[in-house]
Amino acid sequence: MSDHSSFDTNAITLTRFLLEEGRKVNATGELTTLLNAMCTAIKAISSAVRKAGIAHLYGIAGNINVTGDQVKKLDVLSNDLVINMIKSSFTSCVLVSEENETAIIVEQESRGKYVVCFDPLDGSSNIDCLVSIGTIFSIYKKSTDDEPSEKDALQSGRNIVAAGYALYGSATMIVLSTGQGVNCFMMDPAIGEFILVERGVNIKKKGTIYSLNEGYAMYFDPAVTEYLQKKKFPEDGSAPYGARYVGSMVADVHRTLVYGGVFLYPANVKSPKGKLRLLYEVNPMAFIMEQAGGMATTGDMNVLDIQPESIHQRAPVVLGSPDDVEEYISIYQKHYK
Ligand code: P6P
Repeated sequence: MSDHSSFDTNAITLTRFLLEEGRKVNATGELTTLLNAMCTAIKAISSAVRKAGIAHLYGIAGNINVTGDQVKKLDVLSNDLVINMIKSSFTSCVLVSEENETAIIVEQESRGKYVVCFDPLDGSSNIDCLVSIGTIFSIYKKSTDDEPSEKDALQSGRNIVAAGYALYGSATMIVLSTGQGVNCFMMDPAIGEFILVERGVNIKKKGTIYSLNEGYAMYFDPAVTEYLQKKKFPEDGSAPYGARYVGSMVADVHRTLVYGGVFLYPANVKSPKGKLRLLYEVNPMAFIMEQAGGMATTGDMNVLDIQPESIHQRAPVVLGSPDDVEEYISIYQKHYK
């Protein structure tokens, strides 16, 4: 008889957590079904990311695996997994993926009431050097009775029903909010389940780390330059901030959530709207930050208040600890209001 003493029989799996949360609000169970489908896709992506080197799944196009099969690149495989799992959950009608130019309209017989926007494998340019990457998603309810279309995805972040990310790092973690705070679930590979490890995450009011790509310093607008100067040479005699930048949004945002501080991908001369995509990168992370007591701004306005006009539009973002983001806003508005 093998020893089962290592498994905590009281462990709260993601599925159990969703069922309990759903019962509290007499939910239909459809959102739980959708989130479980996303969780299954994330488990499969995690498995593929972890074995990429051995199975030649690195980002090398046209590779073949040990059995001679044509191997999909990890980001294509991840996209197919998310699309197939969501479609077969019968919960959604419109999908927007970073990998697909147009919205995916679910076949009539498989439709549900949700709209899902996702980046199946964010940071995939880091795959070949084994830097942490992630999956990001946000979920809305279809808001009209019209025939499903791309327009159903053009909702402000205020309408988000649930959002989260998976981080494929030293461990695989799902960070999720359904609007009642932020909860973290760590993957236990021994049983292939996500276990609740942190309930009701709150970000520090003020941090000691700033995170952005300073390689663009010559293109920064003056407000960003002034803000960074204050982080590096504090005028109040406090210690300068540390600098951390992975270049993988999920890794940089997760560190900001856990340690506090500020992550910036602002507009610059080269990218007047910044680089990050509103629907499936900026909005879900902004929702998580606000649910954790943090903030997310463009400098002009709260990210979640932006009314999207196209599914792949970009948005500048500064997010993290409220005091750090407020300081950025005051400097930005001194320059531009
Ligand atoms: P840069 C990864 O390619 C990504 O989309 C985000 O994950 C990351 O935050 C950003 O781009 C990094 O961009 O311009 O600093 O290389």
